[in-house]
Amino acid sequence: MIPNLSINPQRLWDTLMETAEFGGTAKGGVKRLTLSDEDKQARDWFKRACEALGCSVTVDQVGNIYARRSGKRNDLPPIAMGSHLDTQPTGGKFDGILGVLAGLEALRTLHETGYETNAPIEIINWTNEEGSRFAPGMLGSAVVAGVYKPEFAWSLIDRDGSNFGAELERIGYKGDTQTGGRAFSAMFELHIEQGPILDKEKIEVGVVTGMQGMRWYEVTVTGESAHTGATPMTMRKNALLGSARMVDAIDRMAHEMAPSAVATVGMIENMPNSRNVVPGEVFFTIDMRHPDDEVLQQMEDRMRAELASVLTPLGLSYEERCIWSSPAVKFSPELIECVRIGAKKSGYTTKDLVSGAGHDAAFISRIAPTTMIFAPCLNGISHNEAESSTLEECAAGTQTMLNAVLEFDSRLG
Ligand code: HGY
Ligand code: MN
Ligand code: MN
Repeated sequence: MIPNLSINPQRLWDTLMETAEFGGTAKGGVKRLTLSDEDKQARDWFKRACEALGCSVTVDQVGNIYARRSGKRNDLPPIAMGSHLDTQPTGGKFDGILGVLAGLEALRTLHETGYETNAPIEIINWTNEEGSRFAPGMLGSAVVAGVYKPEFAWSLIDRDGSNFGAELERIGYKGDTQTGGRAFSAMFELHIEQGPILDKEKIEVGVVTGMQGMRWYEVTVTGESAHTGATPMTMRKNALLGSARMVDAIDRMAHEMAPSAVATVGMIENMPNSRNVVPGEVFFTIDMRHPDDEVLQQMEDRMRAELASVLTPLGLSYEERCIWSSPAVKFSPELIECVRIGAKKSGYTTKDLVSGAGHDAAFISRIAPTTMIFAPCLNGISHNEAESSTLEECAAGTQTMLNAVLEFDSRLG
């Protein structure tokens, strides 16, 4: 018989507000870049909270944190609830951390009711989901899924020249636990939708059936630095002009392939960035996504054709490389069914959604049955300090996830 265990919404909310202080910004957001001092604060807090519940806490070679609560059958791989504690530079209070703290609230509920699950339960903080400081993103989960070796992660350098491995060591989270060979009976990830659908339609819980494909690129455009006063317009090799035209070309391409195509130049560095020098070199990033991998390939082909047709006539050379690719994902039908049962058990309204944003669940779905649950966020705003969800919305997602975990666990008994 699966019990009706109720989470404590106020306690969940209080943990969200408490941890939002780690990197809290004046505008009410959170800046907690991966492996920063603020990330360490959140990690330390999370570790202490899990240890206080009697969990065994381990840290692997790339800083992923695993907090495990034993079950009756510790021979079974754990049922995991995971997400991420790191944020964007202008992040919010809920992106990633809701999923981790929802897992903690679920464990607290199990602990205080003394309910013993069949399988062990494990809450996970995945390192560097955002990829904002060290690219690519979703790194910790990708290493565990075997996409990258730990050595690749340790070798990464951010745009200020800091090294991932050294930063991991500096904050004390370069663990000994091997990243390879981890097994899970299932992984559930609760996350805010980061889009407007649930909020607009006043739906309480999103049943996430999959995730769109996404690719990240880095482009370096090389022209020639020159004097802005003495260099005739016809003799310039202006790297910023070419890059600006590419920003427009990439935006136009996405509009033409809409409604599902999205493409963004989110990061640009102009060198030497001096007001009286014709820019000689520009670095920029491209983020392209689509639910259909074939269309995503067409977008890539078109982007590469545009680079040649826009930059070459301006006398510019360039280097472009795809640094990250996560194909479209379909989540586990069995776990999706558990989420439906879990939401229904608490009487929440639901809607099926495909995730536009990337999440660690994408890579973990390669090694274990995985699915996601969405909570609404106000006007879909995210990756923005104004990101906002309510106590009730966070509680509905958390209660659904606990119900779904217990439903799945009951099938392992
Ligand atoms: O980029 C993403 O989709 C995720 O929010 N890091
Ligand atoms: Mn996230
Ligand atoms: Mn994010």
